[in-house]
Amino acid sequence: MANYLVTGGAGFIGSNLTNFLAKENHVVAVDDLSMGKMENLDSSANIEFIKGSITDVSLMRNLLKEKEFDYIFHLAAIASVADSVENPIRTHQVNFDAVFHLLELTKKHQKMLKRFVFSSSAAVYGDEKTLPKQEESVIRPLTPYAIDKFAAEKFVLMYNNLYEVPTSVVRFFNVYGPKQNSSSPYSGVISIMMECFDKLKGNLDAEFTLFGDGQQSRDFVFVEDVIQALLLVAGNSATLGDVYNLGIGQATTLLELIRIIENHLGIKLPIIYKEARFGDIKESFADISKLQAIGYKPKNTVSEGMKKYIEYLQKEYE
Ligand code: UD2
Repeated sequence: MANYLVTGGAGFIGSNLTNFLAKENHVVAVDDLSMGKMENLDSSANIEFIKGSITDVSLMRNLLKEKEFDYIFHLAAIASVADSVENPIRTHQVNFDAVFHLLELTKKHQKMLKRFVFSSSAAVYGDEKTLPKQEESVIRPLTPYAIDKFAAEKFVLMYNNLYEVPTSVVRFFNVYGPKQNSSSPYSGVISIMMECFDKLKGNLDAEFTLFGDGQQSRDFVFVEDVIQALLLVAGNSATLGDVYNLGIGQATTLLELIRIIENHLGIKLPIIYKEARFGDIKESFADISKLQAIGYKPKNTVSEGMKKYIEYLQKEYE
């Protein structure tokens, strides 16, 4: 049994990771439940849940002083780009300052740590046009969210290079799957669509607002593949001090995505077209060859991942 710390452990990706790890390991999940939910976590004796914010330095100090972790996955963040634009100082405290503190605490107290994995975002590439995005592509962060992620990445890697804290960074592309919160207009587009389909199945009225012409594309990656990649990165000595794109390496347009889901469900999605969102990126997909070189094979095409996600939602509502 290894000891894991997952910050943001009750959130979308964090809870999927925590539940998976807890089958064979002990996991401390820290979450302030601002976006995450207790119900996301399995009831398992291997999960120790701590309700608290990563910005609470004394909470995090006590935790890192008292316990010895083999792995730390730092997933806690204010994930909404729009929130970061509205409230840059508050989001900076969570998305940057708290990471910095956690690195210092890790350096001081976690002498047995095998890996600290930081979750960054494809947002760091901004609107730079080169495709696919390579880890060495031009970085053009355009929002407080993206700047904080990039700055935090740099500190995370610097702690490996200068202080021998074993760290790695992954840049998530568009992750989807069970437990994704759909409550905000800035939630992932797939979770918003699924909520519409759910209403339609219940014979309620629902319309999906499509911003733009639907030809914008994204690299949609199923959360199971994200878990696979996180564990690969954490367990491989070649990934120390390095950064990895995490997608499936394929672009899917929104219209293609809608067609895939309509085919699985046999329901047509009513669409209202609106102006593209300000700053929306037209195309994005990842070059994943670096991750593939350490053994990553995304197991789910968008169609396969959507099929699993739909099956999960159907069971939930039964
Ligand atoms: C993703 C990340 C964001 C940031 C950004 C960097 C998610 C949820 N968001 O934003 O945090 O890292 O990448 O580039 O992973 N859309 C609609 N209708 C809706 C919602 C969305 O048409 O109700 C469109 C939206 O305008 C965009 C596409 O769907 O063109 C994908 O939107 P998204 O918010 O899921 O993801 P993205 O790539 O804009």
